[in-house]
Amino acid sequence: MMFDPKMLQVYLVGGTQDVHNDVVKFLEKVKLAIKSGITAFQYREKGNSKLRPNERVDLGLELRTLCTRYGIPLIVDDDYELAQQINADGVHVGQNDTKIEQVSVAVGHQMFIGYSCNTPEQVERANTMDFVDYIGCGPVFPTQSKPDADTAIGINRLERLNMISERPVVAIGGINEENMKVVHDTGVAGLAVISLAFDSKDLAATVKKMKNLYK
Ligand code: TZP
Ligand code: MG
Repeated sequence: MMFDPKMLQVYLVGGTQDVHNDVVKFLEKVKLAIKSGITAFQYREKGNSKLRPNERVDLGLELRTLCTRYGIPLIVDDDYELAQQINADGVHVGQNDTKIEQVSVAVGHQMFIGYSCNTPEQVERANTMDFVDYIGCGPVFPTQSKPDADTAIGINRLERLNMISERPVVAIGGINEENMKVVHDTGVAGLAVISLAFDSKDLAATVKKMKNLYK
């Protein structure tokens, strides 16, 4: 699948650790989110994940089928070998993950590449990398979903990073129903969420609220 910045608008991120390690519940929620209109899904098995490598491949292949059926891109966090095994559309790399140059060489032009940046220097560097398709900026607000997250950057810094970036920006970290509009109004291409969706009592309604921002 070709990269399109519109894919970033309602970007769901998650793995089984975000649903109390319950694989069945995780798949149910991802499926409901996809049916409700998310524009991209990132499979991110991290932190407290209990899944072994072969289980990640099995679950990843189910996610592959789901994303293909509904026409949205499947992106894998960090693990480009898993991304290759499940034929993902993209791979997302953090500053502390596998070196992005190495990921780029490994995946070639087969997949699109996202890169996490939260300082002007990191964004300037990403601007020089032709193989970076979009950048992820955050955490915008404090988050419970990433124990090793950097300090929150806040709205003003997000706006500044988005201005500097020559690639579309997806904002992530602590985005909720109260602050999603102010995040959107910075001009970013999209919003990425974990807990807002996975902890929602009405996932379909939550996804619709996010979609409405980009109407
Ligand atoms: N990267 C920066 S913040 C974050 C990641 C993966 C976690 C976002 O989770 P939440 O629950 O939407 O704050
Ligand atoms: Mg990462």
